[in-house]
Amino acid sequence: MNGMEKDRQSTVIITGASSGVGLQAAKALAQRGWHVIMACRDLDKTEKAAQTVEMPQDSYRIMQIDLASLESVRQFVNNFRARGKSLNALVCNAAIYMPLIKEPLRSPEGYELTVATNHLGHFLLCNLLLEDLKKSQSVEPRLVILGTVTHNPDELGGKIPPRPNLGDFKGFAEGFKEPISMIDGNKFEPVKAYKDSKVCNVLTMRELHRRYHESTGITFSSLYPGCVATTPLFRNHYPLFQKLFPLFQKYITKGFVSEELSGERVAEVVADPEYSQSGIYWSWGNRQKKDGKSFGQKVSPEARDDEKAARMWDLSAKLVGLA
Ligand code: NDP
Ligand code: PMR
Repeated sequence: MNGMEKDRQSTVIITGASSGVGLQAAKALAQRGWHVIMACRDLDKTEKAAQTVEMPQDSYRIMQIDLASLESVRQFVNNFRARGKSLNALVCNAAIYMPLIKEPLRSPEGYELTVATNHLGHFLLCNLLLEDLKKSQSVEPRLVILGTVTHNPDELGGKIPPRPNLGDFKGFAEGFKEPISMIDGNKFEPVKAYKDSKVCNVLTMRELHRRYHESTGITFSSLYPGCVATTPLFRNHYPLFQKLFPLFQKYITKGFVSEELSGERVAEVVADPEYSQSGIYWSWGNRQKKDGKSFGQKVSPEARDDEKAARMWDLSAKLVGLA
């Protein structure tokens, strides 16, 4: 590839590209000729991961980010800008799931760690990088946030308790620091904290769309890539769960999707013309059929509540220091 072609190459930032869905999405986009910024907290691990999936050396750059730390998110954006590259797409993919902990862990700012990582860090990152996406030389930049079926109690996969519930955001309104650990201000429940964070991810996508799609031309979308039951997302679950969950999803619910296919789906939503509509939550259904087609799926009642979206936005902006 000569220098001219390289300048015209599209650039995507993917958070949490050191394993699972994010790593496979990085690989799939590199294969489509994109330049991939792998935004990760563990640089050595990410370098090894990129080599394991055989990404060509010049198809990616690894840059440090700790989504749990607002300081680190800001530093990442400065470091990215210092490189002077235009930005065509952002994929908010990093997440943690800590189902077995009894007491909340805390971010450097003192916020509950699951929501801080999965939602607040990405909320700040999206807001800061809007400028860069707007300036992008591509006709239609995209911002994609990973959602999941468990955010939605109207879906079979979302009916298992504890269900997400943001309530009236009492925990956010009161500052989200000790002794507060849940967005609704109630008692700490780690599985619910994950699901709440994913509702916030969908609300963020919808509110970004409402506020900025028309004025910026950016396409905002979310997706449920399928149940990717083999990823390290479940590393903090019981070993028996890690063993049985993929089999259960493969043979009982038929919701199972391989890491590779999930990465391919993310890459499609980032790059393919079929996914240019903004404000959509893409899904391939609960039961993964062969050659199944994607469709824009209705999100949960809470995630489609415009008042909640507005309140989530205002309170999150305050918590990350944007307001
Ligand atoms: P993984 O655990 O494999 O990947 C999560 C990634 O996030 C890792 O790269 C991890 O980095 C990174 N990460 C975690 N915390 C931080 C942090 N503080 N700063 C920077 N990076 C961080 O999980 P999956 O690939 O399964 O999940 C990816 C996304 O897909 C998530 O948003 C999840 O909600 C979504 N999803 C997953 C489904 C599934 O069934 N697995 C189903 C539906 C959606 P490190 O390697 O350093 O830990
Ligand atoms: Mg669930 C079609 C049915 C379906 C689907 C698509 C999922 C996805 N799950 C389904 C059904 C069931 N699950 C049923 C019937 C049960 C009871 C046996 C069940 C249980 C279960 C547990 C204990 N499922 C889980 C867990 C987890 O700890 C995971 C979780 O909730 O993480 C927040 C999980 C998941 N199920 C899914 C998906 C995609 C997950 C994982 C992660 C995520 O939502 O991002």
